[in-house]
Amino acid sequence: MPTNRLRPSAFVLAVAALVLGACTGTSAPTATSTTDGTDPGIEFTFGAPADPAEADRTVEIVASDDFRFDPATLTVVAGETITFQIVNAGQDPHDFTLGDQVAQDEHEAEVADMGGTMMHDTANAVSVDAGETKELTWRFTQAGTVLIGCHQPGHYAAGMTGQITVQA
Ligand SMILES: [Cu+2]
Repeated sequence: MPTNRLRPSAFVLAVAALVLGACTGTSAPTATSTTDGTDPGIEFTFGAPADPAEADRTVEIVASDDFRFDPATLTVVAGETITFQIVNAGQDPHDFTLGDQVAQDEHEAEVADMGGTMMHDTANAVSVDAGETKELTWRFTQAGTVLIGCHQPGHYAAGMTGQITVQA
């Protein structure tokens, strides 16, 4: 019967709508975000997203399929604004998430919850496809240690991390 055949596809559409809705709801709390993509509603203890025009310097970071960032360590001075140029030199997607240990753990858990789907770019994270280069500008405000991590499924656990030392 033709009418019965409509039911499964309607169900699939409903599920797809739920999945899309969940994706938008959990990882894009930026309905009121500004035109430059930053969200004034989210505060970070380790600094803030900044205007690329205000960057003191640009640092290139190469992400590769052997689960490494190069360089994996970096030293900046508190008050410095850095534009990170993330180059994906591999065949797999990688991402660059800036954050303290709590932020890294949260991001890792979020990806697991979403079944490993691609993250949306946020104020402190960008996803970079194979062969692509993306930029993220950040102003470091406090001395301490800030971590970088890739949260594509399995990458963080495989050691795709790095460390930024922020000097006073
Ligand atoms: Cu990766």
